[in-house]
Amino acid sequence: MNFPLELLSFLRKAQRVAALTGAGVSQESGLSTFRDAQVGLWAQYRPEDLATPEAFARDPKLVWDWYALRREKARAAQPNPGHFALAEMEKRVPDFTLISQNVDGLHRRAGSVNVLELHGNLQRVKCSACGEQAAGWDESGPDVPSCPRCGGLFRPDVVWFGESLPRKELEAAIQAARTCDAFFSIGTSGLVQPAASLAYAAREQGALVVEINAEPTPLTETVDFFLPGKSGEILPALVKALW
Ligand code: BV8
Ligand code: ZN
Repeated sequence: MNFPLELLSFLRKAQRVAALTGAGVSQESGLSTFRDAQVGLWAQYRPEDLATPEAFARDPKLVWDWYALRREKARAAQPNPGHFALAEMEKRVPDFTLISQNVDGLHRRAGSVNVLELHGNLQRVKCSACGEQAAGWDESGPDVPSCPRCGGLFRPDVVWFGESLPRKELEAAIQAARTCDAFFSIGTSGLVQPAASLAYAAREQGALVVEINAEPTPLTETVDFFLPGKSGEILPALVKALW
């Protein structure tokens, strides 16, 4: 796979790089994206209908079980070459920030260190009432486990639709988008806010914007370089071509 020389020479000189990732980056690890239809038991649900406080209030068991299944799948999944390439890029670039919408934890398992998890992490559980992080919980019981401190129902420590993002991570992500020399948007359909606005913030301040995605998105017509295809193939090839 070859890349435009202009892109390679710019990236070799770049001091500050930010990369936003979405579910597409974990697709080659076998984790389904939000665009993929839900399978089996979950076929009749849309993620947007399950990933909300209202869904949890209405049917906590249904939502808890969906996340328990996804937690298991994420735990069983392995980081793919795209995750490892991003961990390698972090080692090569003086100032690299990985901003992820993914809640599967695969970036850290691949060795990425400076990771901003904008939407939380499936492997963490917190109390839906007092917010206390759960040290452990009984996965085997028939009911949704509850908080030993206040009796509130446990929930996944992820950001649902309609909930605000963690302030520290969002501020750091905005700062990275506003100061980077180059911004990557990788494996994301760019539909969910405020994550989707980061690429535009980068472009506004003059960063070079690169999109790596299996298909065009609303961002594609605005970027400097669109590299169509699988991130698990393009990212390792790009890192190899650069260094
Ligand atoms: C907030 C955690 C308010 C949970 C997630 C109307 C207009 C604009 C905005 C809104 C609106 N109505 C509501 C909103 C706000 C809403 C929103 O953006 N809605 C969308 C649907 C319009 N946003 C929110 O609610 C956010 N909070 O705004 O709060 C507020 C403000 C102030 C004070 C209080 C409250 C919270 C959003 C976070 C929701 N949580 N995840 C969980 O995971 O269960 S979002 C979840 O969906 C993901 O984290 C991700 O962000 C999103 C899925 O998007 P992608 O990651 O892009 O995945 P997708 O499947 O869509 O695309 C994958 C892409 O990869 C595809 O393009 C595909 O072609 C490509 N691909 C596939 N395979 C590969 C590949 N590419 C490369 N290689 C491959 N192998
Ligand atoms: Zn509690």
